[in-house]
Amino acid sequence: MILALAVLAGLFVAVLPSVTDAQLIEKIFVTHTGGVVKTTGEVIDPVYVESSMEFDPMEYLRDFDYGEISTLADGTILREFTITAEDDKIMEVAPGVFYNVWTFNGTVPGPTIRATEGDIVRINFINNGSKTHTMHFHGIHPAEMDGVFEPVGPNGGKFTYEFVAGPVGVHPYHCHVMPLEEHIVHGLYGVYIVDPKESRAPADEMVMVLNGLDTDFDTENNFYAANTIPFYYQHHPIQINTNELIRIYVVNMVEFDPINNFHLHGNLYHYYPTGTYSVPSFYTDMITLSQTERGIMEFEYIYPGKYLFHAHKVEFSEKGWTGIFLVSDEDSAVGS
Ligand SMILES: [Cu+2]
Repeated sequence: MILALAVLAGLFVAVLPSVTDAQLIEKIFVTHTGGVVKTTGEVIDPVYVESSMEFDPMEYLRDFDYGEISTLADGTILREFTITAEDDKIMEVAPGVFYNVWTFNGTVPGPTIRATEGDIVRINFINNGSKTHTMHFHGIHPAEMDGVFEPVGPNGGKFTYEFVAGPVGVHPYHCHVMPLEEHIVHGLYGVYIVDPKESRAPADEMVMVLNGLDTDFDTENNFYAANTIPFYYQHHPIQINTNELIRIYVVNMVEFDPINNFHLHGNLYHYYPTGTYSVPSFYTDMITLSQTERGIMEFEYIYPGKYLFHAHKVEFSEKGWTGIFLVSDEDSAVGS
């Protein structure tokens, strides 16, 4: 009897599809334009098709682009970046929902550009899109480097932006071509960090761009996220350690909605608006941000476990802007 039960249990386990198997089952969709696309139906690990783009929110989270570094005759550090804009990529943003993303260097958000105050930042910008685009950096720079009155034409147009990195803080960059909402909401934005000369305290650093996706073009967002893919960090929790300083560069790029916010569970954080001052303005578990408002959050967890972070604008969190920190005890993390 026991043997029979064991055999039955074995059979039962054998026929149950694992999560991995489920993710490997491809489904075929025909789009309204007649295109044939494949999806696993699991947006957090989509199957990409030709002309689609690949984006890994976990890789993006801690990926900083410091540029090609050289030293000028006077000792100044020059950081050179090549940024290419495109507007023909397709991305699966929710199961079966394919969206035309406009990208800087092939992703939404674009690369996180990072320099130290006083460095020279040189951006070799190439517009391989079908529309006019620019790069407009927040921060301090000459008028002709503002990316507003210097349109860069499609199909290979070029422009070189050059300016001294400053002020210290976290700033957005984005295309500044009209209609601006359209160029931003399709994805032409990213983060620009200016580090102080005397560097910040060592930390586990990450970037979170709060964004929205208007997939039916009615000037309202259908999905919300931290780093583009709805619910990504809920399905793939961000692993951190107790008693380790966590620093998040957070930037709100949500269009159409006047506010967004960031609530952290089981903890409070020091918040530096725009990251421009070295003394935090708030110690809180909740900040509210308007378009392009941004700042730096710093915190440590004392207790291990699973903690949510999300928009306390519940509509946003229920449409994707939610995630989890999986906090491990620092002792158990050693050597792992
Ligand atoms: Cu544009």
